Amino acid sequence: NKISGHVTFNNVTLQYEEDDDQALKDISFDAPAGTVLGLIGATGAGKTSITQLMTRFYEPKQGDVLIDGKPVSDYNLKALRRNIGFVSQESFLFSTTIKDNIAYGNPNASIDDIIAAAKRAQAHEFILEMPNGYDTMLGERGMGLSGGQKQRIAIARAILIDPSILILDDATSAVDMETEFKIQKALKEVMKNRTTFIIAHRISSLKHADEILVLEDGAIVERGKHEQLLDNGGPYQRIYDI
Ligand code: DUT
Ligand code: MG
Repeated sequence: NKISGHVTFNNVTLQYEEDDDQALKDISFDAPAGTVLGLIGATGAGKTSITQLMTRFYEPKQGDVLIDGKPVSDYNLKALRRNIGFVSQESFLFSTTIKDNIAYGNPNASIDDIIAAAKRAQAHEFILEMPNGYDTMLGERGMGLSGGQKQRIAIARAILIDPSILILDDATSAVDMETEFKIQKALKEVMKNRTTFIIAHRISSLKHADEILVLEDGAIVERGKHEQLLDNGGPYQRIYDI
């Protein structure tokens, strides 16, 4: 029984250590299955912390984290984590073949499945240009690939794992326009039918989010859709102007 990916936070607080300030303060939101939630805010604002409560890397101090209406603590941990995918430029790549990197987390995938996922992730073409195609060995941490290529390998992997919830840690690294276009296309493909959390450093990736949470020091200081937030002339607008 696959989860549908409806994520709810009710008045969640998080504190890493007894004497620390709260890393998250009274966070509430409701992301129905298949919607896109944007998280934006300065470094240390709490964006990653929110996603780590879903995977139960940490427990909230107060409040509830629910998936499909059920507390995450009631889920089998493995089943829960199988349903939550991560894509970032720092995604783990291993010194093995491209093929096995894409199938990581899904060792029974056939080569046809792997190629289909790579095509959807806009990775097929550059893979074919490599010395041994899908059998090309990658170096340590994906050495031999550009940041944009690593990202598309990570997207192909996520497509194959097929999680209900997807977390995108949008990296800031500069890529050329053609690569940017391909990455956008690949992201659109992987986001289809999944609840997606976009942790953004650039506002451009949030334009189509169903809701955006603007975080400051662990608290939500503003929320809404892109246009609405720009009209507000508040913190979001100030980030936009940078
Ligand atoms: N924090 C800890 N211990 C941890 C992780 C984070 O004390 O293991 C603190 C650092 C920060 C707050 O929690 O004050 C929120 O950190 P988080 O990593 O969630 O912030 P971010 O918004 O993801 O920052 P960045 O943009 O740098 O990734
Ligand atoms: Mg972070």
